[in-house]
Formats: sequence, structure tokens, C-alpha cells
Amino acid sequence: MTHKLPTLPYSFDALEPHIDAQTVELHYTKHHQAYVDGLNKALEALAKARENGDYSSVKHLKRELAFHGGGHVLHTLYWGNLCPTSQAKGKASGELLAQIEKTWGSFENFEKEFKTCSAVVEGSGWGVLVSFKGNLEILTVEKHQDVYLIDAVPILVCDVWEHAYYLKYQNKRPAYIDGFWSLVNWEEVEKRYEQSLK
Ligand code: MN3
Repeated sequence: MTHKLPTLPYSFDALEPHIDAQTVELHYTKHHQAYVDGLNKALEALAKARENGDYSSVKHLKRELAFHGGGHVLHTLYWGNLCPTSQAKGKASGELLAQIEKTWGSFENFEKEFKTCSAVVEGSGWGVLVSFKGNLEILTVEKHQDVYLIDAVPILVCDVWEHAYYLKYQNKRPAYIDGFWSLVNWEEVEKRYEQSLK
């Protein structure tokens, strides 16, 4: 099976002014594409290793698989987690909101922790809201090729690699996170939360 770049669910400029069109275009067509290509290359090399019974480079190949595969999955979630500025509703609802309020006391407390977790990621990484058997937790993911909580389902991810914001925000990562926050597609996050309960 060959992996493909998924269709972007909106135009490059749909996230303006929070995330600029040039950043979205580069991020999607160059960075995300590179993860897809790297994943396909790793899978091909692994298939060859199995054919030849030669596992001498298996450590490297598994890291390549985890890095590019993780990158592809996270970016697919990231694009789906966002929606055009005109459609963003700003807040979760339903079962997800009830669970957020149960865990954090209020949506505002949750927002504060998610933004802080995303801002403090050292170097490149992600802020990730996960559902762990229905319980919510926020993870700071510094290297996405490492697994942080096995069996946790990611339901909202914020890309804080510099390529996600540097053109517009330079070193002001918290300002980008505020922009990201106002674009969250809460219906999609709610859907993923409900699926995690099944
Ligand atoms: Mn990225």
C-alpha cells in the first residue's frame, strides 16, 4: 500500500489571518508531502529487507517508519482539526465539553493548559489532546517518533514546529497558538472523542 497526501479540506488562504496562505501551502505541499514520501520509502526498504532476510539496518528503518509515519498521521489530524476562520465556533460542546469541564473545572482552564503545553514544547513538536479510555489528557510531544502514552487516541493536535508559524509569527509561538486556537474545528474533535469511547 502506497500512502498519499490527503486532500486539504479547504483552500490555502482559508485560515487567514490566523495562519497565512503561504505557510499553509508550504506546510502542506512540502513538509507533509515529505513525510508521506519518507513513509513510503521506509515501507519499501522494510519490504526489501524482509525479502532478503537482511535486518542489518532495521533499527534505522524502524526509526524512519516511526518518524515519517507519525508525521503523516499527525499532519492529517492537524489539517482536519482546523476549519476556515468563518466556520470556527470557538468552543467544544456535547459530551466532549462535559468531560473537559469534569477534568479541568472549566473550558477556560483547559484552554490555558493546552496552550501552555504547546508553548513549552522544547524545539520541534506538538501539543496533543488525547483520550485515554475516555479520560482526557494533554501531552507535550517533543519527538513524535517516540511513543508517549500507548493506547491513547489523539483527538486534537497543535503543530509547533517552526515551519508551522515562522513566516508570519517568527519566534512568537504563543501568538501562533492563539491563532490556531481560534480555528479549531470542534465538531471534528468531538467526533474523534466519541469514537474513542467505542
Ligand atoms: Mn508540520
